[in-house]
Amino acid sequence: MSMDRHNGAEGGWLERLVRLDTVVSTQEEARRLAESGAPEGTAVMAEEQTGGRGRQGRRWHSPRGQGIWMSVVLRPRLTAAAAPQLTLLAGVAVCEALREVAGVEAGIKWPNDLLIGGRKVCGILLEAHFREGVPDYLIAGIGVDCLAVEEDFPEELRAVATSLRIERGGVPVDREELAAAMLSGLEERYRQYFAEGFAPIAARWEELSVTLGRRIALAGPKEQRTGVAAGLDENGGLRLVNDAGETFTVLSGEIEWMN
Ligand code: BTX
Repeated sequence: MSMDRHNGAEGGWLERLVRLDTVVSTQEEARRLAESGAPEGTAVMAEEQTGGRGRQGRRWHSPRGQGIWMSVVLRPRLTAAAAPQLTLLAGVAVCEALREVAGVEAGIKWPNDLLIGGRKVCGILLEAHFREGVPDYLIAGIGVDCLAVEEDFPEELRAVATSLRIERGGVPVDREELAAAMLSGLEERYRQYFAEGFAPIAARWEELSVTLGRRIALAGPKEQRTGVAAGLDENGGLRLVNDAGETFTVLSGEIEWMN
């Protein structure tokens, strides 16, 4: 991937990358920048987060110097219904960067996890900020475990998380190179999305997916639904086929493997 492709006269996203040391969450730092008018593509990266967060109030373990903890300001003109597509877009761009720069077999678990050998190496969090009912800006948060060894993860994460270093047999990855490739890749896919629509992103997502073809369970408020993951619909929802052969779509939520 060309790293300087978008560093032309108008300035690429990489040129505007803001580096910080310790923050509570880069999501908050990016939000502050967005509120004060920062242009699309403004990204913030921190060495350490003391209050890194995942979805639904979960915590994201973000120790000093071990990962890429980054948030990017996006200002797309989109309906709220299309916003999940951007989560999938970010997954594609980051998955490609991990494969290219770190040489790992990363795959995407719908909607927002990047896994290697079934363990999470990256989490993606998209937060939309609304003004008068329409999305004003979005903050795409990306956390990649780069340099941790097994003992660096807290006990409860050891079985479910991994790092690029662990997956590369102890060989560290260059965080600078990876962060640059992630941001350039995101910018490239984002431009493609507005030029060509969601279809090419969805096709690439399906290629990189570790979800398709698997029988999965969805925990709903009342019942658990199960089905085999068949593909994405045009909004970025996951199409599942149940035992009766009926297709249904899920737009958000947690999925569990059944096989
Ligand atoms: P998630 O809610 O899908 O995943 C959170 C879950 O992932 C946790 O409950 C835990 O089981 C597991 N987990 C926590 N920390 C790690 C880790 N370092 N590696 C692997 N697994 C972990 C995923 O949410 C979205 C995470 C986004 C993180 C970025 S970092 C930059 C930005 N700032 C910020 O506060 N969040 C985002």
